[in-house]
Amino acid sequence: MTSTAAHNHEAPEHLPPIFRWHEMQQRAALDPDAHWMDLAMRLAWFTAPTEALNAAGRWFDGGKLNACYNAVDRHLEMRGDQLALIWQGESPEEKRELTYRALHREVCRMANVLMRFGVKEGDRVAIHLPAIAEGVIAMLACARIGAIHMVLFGGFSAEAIADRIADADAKLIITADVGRRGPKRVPFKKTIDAALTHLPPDQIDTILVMSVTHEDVPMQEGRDHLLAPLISAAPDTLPCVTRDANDPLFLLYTSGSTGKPKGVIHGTGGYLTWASFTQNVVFDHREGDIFWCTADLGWITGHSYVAYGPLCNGGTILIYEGMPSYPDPGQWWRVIEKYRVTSFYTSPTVIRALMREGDDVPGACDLNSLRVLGSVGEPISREAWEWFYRVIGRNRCHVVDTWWQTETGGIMISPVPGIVEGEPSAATLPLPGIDAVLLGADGREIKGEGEGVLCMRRPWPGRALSIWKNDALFQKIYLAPYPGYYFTGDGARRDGNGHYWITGRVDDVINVSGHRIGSAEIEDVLADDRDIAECAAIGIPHPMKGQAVVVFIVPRDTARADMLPEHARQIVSRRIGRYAVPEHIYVVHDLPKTRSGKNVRRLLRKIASGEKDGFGDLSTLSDPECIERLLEATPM
Ligand code: 6R9
Repeated sequence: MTSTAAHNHEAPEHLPPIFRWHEMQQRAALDPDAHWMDLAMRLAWFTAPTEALNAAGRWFDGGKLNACYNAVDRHLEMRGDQLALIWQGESPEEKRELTYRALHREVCRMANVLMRFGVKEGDRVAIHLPAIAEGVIAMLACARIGAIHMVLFGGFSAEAIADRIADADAKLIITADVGRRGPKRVPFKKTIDAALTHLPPDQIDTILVMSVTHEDVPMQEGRDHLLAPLISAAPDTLPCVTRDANDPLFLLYTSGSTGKPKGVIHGTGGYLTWASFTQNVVFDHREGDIFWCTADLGWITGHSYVAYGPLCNGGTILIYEGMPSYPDPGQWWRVIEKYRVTSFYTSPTVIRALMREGDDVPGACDLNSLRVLGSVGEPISREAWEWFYRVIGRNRCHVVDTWWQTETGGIMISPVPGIVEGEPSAATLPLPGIDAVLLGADGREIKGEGEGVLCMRRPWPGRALSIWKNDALFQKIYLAPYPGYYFTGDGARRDGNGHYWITGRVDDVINVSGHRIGSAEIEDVLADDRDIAECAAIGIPHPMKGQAVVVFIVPRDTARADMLPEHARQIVSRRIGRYAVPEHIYVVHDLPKTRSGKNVRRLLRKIASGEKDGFGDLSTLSDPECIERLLEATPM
């Protein structure tokens, strides 16, 4: 099969002249500032910026705007009665449809509630909700009043939530009573209550609780309030505050190769420019599109492509609360059929899981409304790409494998429908203005074909502003490793056509089902335990999850070794979250170390992958015999 044979290669004519691609690319190369200013003019500014990137490294400085105004208010005149948001629950009757006018009212009400509880411009508001409309409404309400939202993924443990709330110094939390995950119930409010036991008593003043299942949950007088009655009683208008282009819009915590998760700060003008531009071009956004991005709002994909990107472009977003294969594997395909979804953006993990159910399941649904299929979060295999293209796209949809990161704000390297066609497993080309390079081991740029570390030379507007309360760390992680470049942490290969193929992380970040987990994050929580003398966490390939976490533990007391794997699982689940629990735990005598005492992860990865030999030069190990002992301790 040639993957692109059936594509319509005509350039999308409906796009305004700014999208004449090659012109845009030329302009981006010759006069980047003018290119960035063109893109910024997509937004509605209260005061337009006069320059793109200034000498202080600030984007669109002097520009004034409001993100909620761009996502909602600006559409009221032209498309007030158009659907902005469709929410669908597991059973077909559970649904909610909000026009732009209705969304505006709901956002104003929520913003009024937040103000009533004393939330001011610049305050941090934590949002911990299931996939319900209130998630997006809460984000936009914060943006409206200039509060900085920090959305916490539903899978985080109480301790992980506490760490993030403490770091961001949030005072108010928006949560739900109970969430639903297929047949399971997820105790949102209880998890928040448990998180609070790890925080100083005066940390959180207010918890607003959305009733989802209407189960009884403990409510503390004076601090906890049911949200729905407050919203109904609140006024449905409220002006937007004016924010500077570089004022923070949100914090989002993400894992890196070292230490605790970091609060990545995204600004307002640059971030929104990038989210809106990339959603428009990568998904070939058109009037009437129904855009379904399946990401949790707690990840960057949820921010840029559930909420800000498509709403800034006046699209209709679909939020579905439920798992792909529950109550049966046809559930998501029926959602696409029911709402005539045009653009479907999901992860390789979901694609692999649904692919396993066979072709008949999607085959029974009318998926003809689909036009663009997107993949994000982890490498997609050729097999999964081709299945997506053939069985879901019926050989007639564009497949866009989009590479980007929390820190980049939006898509960086991706096919563009009608302009740059996708090919299985290739992220293809950087978007106009994105100056991707590959660096070799010597730190020099690799020209033409080759493989190296993926870096960005010139800045772009979507790049994170910094790390919350720790700009030095931002400089250290992203800018110091290769002076003059932004370091992505990923490796890539460039082929003869200049197309990029992402090869995976080059640092110690493990990607489980598209969730970033730092090895150090796992090692730190385990090393705190008195039964564990030493440990190392690594990622190995996994057929369904992409990667799986494997942990090697050296016990302090060998007599207690038998209980250690279960004990370690519980620690990771309690301190980070269920999603990070290791797939395999090996209790071993010692770990392979260099003479300077560093764990040699390369060897651990090989051993955990079942390799028995081919370990290469072991002379740098402080004790080469260690490998034999490890092989004995890890029977596979
Ligand atoms: C958007 C998002 C970022 C890391 C990134 C890379 C991996 C993302 C990918 C991909 C191969 C793709 N990644 N997209 N790898 N192909 N299309 O996922 O952000 O959660 O910060 O993860 O995910 O390793 O560095 P984030």
